[in-house]
Amino acid sequence: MFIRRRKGWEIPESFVTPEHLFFNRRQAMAAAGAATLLAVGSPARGETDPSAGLYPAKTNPKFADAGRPITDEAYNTTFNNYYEFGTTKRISSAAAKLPIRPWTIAIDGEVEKPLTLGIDDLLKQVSLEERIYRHRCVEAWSMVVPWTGFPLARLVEIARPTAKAKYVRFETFNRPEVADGQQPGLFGAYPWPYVEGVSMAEAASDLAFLVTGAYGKPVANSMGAPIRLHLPWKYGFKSIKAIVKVSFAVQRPLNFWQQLAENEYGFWANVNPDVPHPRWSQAQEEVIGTGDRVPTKLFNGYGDFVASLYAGMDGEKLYM
Ligand SMILES: Nc1nc2c(c(=O)[nH]1)N[C@H]1C(S)=C(S)[C@@H](COP(=O)(O)O)O[C@H]1N2
Ligand SMILES: [Mo]
Repeated sequence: MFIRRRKGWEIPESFVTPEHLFFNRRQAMAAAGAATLLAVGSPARGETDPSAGLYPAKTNPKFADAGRPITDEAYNTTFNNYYEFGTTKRISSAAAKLPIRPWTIAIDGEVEKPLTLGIDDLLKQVSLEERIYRHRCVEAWSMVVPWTGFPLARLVEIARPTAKAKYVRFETFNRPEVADGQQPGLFGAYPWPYVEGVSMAEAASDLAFLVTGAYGKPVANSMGAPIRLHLPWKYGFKSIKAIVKVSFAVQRPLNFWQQLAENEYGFWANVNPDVPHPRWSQAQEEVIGTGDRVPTKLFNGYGDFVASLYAGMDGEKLYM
């Protein structure tokens, strides 16, 4: 008898309790009434991307070497987690249909004055740099990417939060007419939009990076165009794609995966090989494109930059 063995990372993150799914399915059914089917816009990629001339950007020498070879671009742009477009890793052609211009980012919450920024106006206010970072998915695979972008701290500066702000909350688009995964019931029911968050201290960290490019050009739709986060010391689900809203909050936001399975995914989600996921070990990772399995490091090897952020937080679930 033939038994297909799944690799560790093939265990879908969506394998959560039926209760959660049932609850969210009902919510989704209610939302279905409001959904309108529209024609899909033409993809604004490649030569037509108005930001194409900004790339490649200079590499920041601090992050010029990730200690491992860069993962092939062709592999990375076609092996993705992007549940808005489906639950498999093969969503790149579906994601290519997401129109990425015009694109605005709303900034609200605890700020001096709420504002809306067009992506190309935002790009004029920042200076782009390249950083080569390791990325560790909670599913126990990893990759190395030459990202282009600017520090999250720069966006915080532009947003001018008040002293009351304790967290930054990010939201992805919610467009079921373009993203099949957001259509109620097609791939299961999820609490759209995708939400993530960091503390203000984490947002100020040297490592926290807003990504607009990769591999020396505008970032591919499948990897989160036109703007996504990258937090290399945390599990990959924290690195939210296609951001349309940044809110400064007093309350800690509940992220997408927490809403689905709070017993499996937390807010902090710092990488730690000694704290297993409830359903699999986090001790090792498969480096995609190589077939190698290597030991996972605390904070994904970025402890020098971020360990001090968590001093005295022993009561918190820092590693799930
Ligand atoms: N909006 C959104 N952002 C997301 C996800 C998602 O499903 N939707 N998946 C996350 C997960 S689990 C990972 S591992 C990374 C994958 O990034 P990549 O496709 O560039 O490898 O994106 C993260 N950001
Ligand atoms: Mo992930």
